[in-house]
Amino acid sequence: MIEFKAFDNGFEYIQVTNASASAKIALQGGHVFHYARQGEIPLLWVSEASDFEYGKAIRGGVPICWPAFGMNNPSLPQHGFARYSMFKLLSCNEINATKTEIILSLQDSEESLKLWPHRFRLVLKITLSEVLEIGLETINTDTNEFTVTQALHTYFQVSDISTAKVRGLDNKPCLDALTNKRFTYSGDIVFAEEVDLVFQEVDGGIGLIDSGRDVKITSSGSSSVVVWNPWIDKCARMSGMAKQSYKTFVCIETANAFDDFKVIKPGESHTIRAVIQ
Ligand code: TA6
Repeated sequence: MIEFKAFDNGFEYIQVTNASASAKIALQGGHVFHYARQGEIPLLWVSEASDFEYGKAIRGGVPICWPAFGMNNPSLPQHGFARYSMFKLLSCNEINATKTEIILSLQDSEESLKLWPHRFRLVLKITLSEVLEIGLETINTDTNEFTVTQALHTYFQVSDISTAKVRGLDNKPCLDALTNKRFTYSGDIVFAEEVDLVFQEVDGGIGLIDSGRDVKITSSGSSSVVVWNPWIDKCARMSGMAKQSYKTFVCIETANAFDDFKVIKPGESHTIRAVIQ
């Protein structure tokens, strides 16, 4: 079942229910803010204090950071403008009883050209089954090449951050965004303080190990991954967060960040994809 809904303030979203899973996708930002397999607790975390208001980013789910990750492009807002932009629904297709596909798009506008002087078209394909699959294609409709950095900035629900582990980044080059230090990471990532790490040359699956549930993330079109938790102090200062929010989520972001930027020539495209199971 596919339903078109809105919060009392008119904030629109699509609700999908099939035999495998349920999901909610906001038109603003093409933002998946709920995904749960039938009979399971949600896989994605969304903040109890999140805004659902046009012009404000949802805190949680899968924000799309585009055409810049972080402050990679100082003339743009942090994480770009796609997450504040209204995507158009291109199609919604119930492939079978257990699989639904939603396709949305975004293209340049008068506002976007003032921020970022390039013509583009984004095609976002979200496939909902036992697996959550998100693919973002950037098509260069301009006459000049342009460079993007980006991320599917996924917030994963965890039962307790202090026992959660992220696996699969052992021996990978990494930048600590808090200290700007580059080093080779070793072992699993555990959480006992603020963590903001950008990994490069990532070519395998990532595992989130949380008591009671392991999650596997694979990707294509991406060789960088960001792992983030704000911990106590930063969480207390952030918009859309409750004081204890940091305890129940970790971000594992499928990205093209820092050295993994993408130059896209006129008429060409690049697709980044995350498969979460
Ligand atoms: O992806 C990690 C990060 O870049 C952190 O540095 C932190 O700022 C986080 O994103 C959230 O950013 P936001 O703009 O959504 O508050």
